[in-house]
Amino acid sequence: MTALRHETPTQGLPGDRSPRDDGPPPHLPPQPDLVQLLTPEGERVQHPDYSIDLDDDELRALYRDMVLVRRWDAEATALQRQGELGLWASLLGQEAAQIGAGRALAEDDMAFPTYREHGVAWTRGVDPLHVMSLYRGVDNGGWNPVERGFNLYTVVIGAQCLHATGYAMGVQRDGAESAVLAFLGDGATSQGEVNEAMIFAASFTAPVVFFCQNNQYAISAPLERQSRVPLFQRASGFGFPGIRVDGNDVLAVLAVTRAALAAAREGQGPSFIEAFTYRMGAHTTSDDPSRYRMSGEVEEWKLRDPIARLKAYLSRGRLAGADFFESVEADADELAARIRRGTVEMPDPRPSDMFDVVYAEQTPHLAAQKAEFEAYEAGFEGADR
Ligand SMILES: Cc1ncc(C[n+]2csc(CCOP(=O)(O)OP(=O)(O)O)c2C)c(N)n1
Ligand SMILES: [Mg+2]
Repeated sequence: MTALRHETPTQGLPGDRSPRDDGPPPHLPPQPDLVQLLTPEGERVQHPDYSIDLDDDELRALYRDMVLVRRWDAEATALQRQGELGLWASLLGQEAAQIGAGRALAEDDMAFPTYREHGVAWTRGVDPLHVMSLYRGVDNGGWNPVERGFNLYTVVIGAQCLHATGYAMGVQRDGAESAVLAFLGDGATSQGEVNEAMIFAASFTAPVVFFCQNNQYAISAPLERQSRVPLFQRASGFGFPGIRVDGNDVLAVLAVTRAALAAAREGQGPSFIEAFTYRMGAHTTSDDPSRYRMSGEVEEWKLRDPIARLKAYLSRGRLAGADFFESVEADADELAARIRRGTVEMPDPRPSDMFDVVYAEQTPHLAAQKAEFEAYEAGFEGADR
């Protein structure tokens, strides 16, 4: 296994830029601590602490995963624009972070997502239509969290970090050899729950890995508003290792997350991964990012596209040819068609169904509320249910 615990030298603040420095702009700071195994140009590079050895099929599978979830994301965004979804939170640009992290999980591991982890859902075998039903307002997400090793989406910022830590403490007490992966955003690091979760995780040496997708924004608030130090360096204050990985490099994310989860399973306790990436689209379909960021910034990040770099690597090394890329496109189109059809055909739920899904078993209090609500609904002229 590759080393996770090592000294991280301090570096400039993410937004630091001396007037004499002609270096990159603040949103693309120099990254001396960034773990990278695939450059933006698609060249394989080595890292002293992290390595990965994948066969050609595995590399092609990672590419396929990323293309398919990007296609799903595009279809969902279109469906929201056409009035078929209430909302959509796009993962565009974060495919490598999510596929790399998701594919690092072992079957018995448990993941706790936010509302944007469609790529991780995909790697856990969650049917995309179960995610679509949530965003259509049909249900709260139809998958079985225990069966999939993937909890329901959490919109309350940071709350899932406490759930994940508590779950990890349970895993520890059961003597099970599995790990927990808690997803969070850069903005969530400012949330009280996240900090409380990290203190508990450290104090109890819980087998939990905090996977932070630093996509540079919390809605319109840029990273500079969240932290005066690089996010991964915060981990040392809690007493566990922090590592920053190129979040647009699926190989590096997979290697780093695998190592962190293995360390957790071996009883070494928590760690924090900062996947340095970029949200290419809007925060959600309710957001207009042109109000708070320059298009030039988006253009610069396009050059670091996670899918393009793996495609370049596969093509250059003759690990995949035109046939393969065409078949992935065809699979993506088929998936998108299935998602579209399945979404628009979803039956509307009865409003009173909401009382049935609060707890696993109905309580007398909720049953009374349901009866009252049904009586109220029945009072409308022409009410047929
Ligand atoms: C407790 C809480 N406060 C505020 C919000 C509103 N809100 C929704 S998303 C968001 C920003 C989150 O940013 P980040 O953690 O960086 O995740 P990202 O959306 O970028 O993936 C906020 C403030 C919320 N959902 N929950
Ligand atoms: Mg963010």
